[in-house]
Amino acid sequence: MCDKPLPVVAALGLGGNLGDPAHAMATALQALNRREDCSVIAVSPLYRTPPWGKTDQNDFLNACALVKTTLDATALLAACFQLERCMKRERLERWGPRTLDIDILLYGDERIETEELHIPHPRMLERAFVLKPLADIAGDWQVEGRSVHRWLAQCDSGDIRLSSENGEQSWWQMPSPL
Ligand code: PH2
Ligand code: MG
Ligand code: MG
Repeated sequence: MCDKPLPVVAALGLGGNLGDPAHAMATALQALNRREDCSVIAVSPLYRTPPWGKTDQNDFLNACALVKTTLDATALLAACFQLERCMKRERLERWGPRTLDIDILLYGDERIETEELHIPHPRMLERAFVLKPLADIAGDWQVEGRSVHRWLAQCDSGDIRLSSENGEQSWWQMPSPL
């Protein structure tokens, strides 16, 4: 008998609008990828997106990533929170400015409702800043009965732009001083 958990593919949404969010996201993805229990299998381009929810703040940079992991959803969330803390994330205001936010959008095809976890992420299907990058790496993933591509086609994504910080090399694998 072998009770090693089977790996699951999780979709993560990353964002930030304080300090150097591209660097914070790249550092976090590299750190996740270095773990034995996580491998980053796809990363979207970076997008510059207008603030959603609380509009009197700077534009965000957003991206999505697919991570193959043997962590359960609770342990993956703890890993994401730890990375946010490393990037000096302070939880001051709902939807307010932040150095780094990492949300679990999807965890395989599981539906999870606990005090701390709501998967699929309850607001992902109305947020173009999530759907646009997610469609780049998981457009055919079925969520609530429709593909990510179809959800994206139904929301207004006209004001989302590719960020100039994508560079030639994959942006998240840029050498980091840390
Ligand atoms: N995150 C929020 C609130 N508003 N707006 C954009 N454009 N991008 C975000 O990542 C974002 C937001 C709360 O997590
Ligand atoms: Mg968020
Ligand atoms: Mg969050």
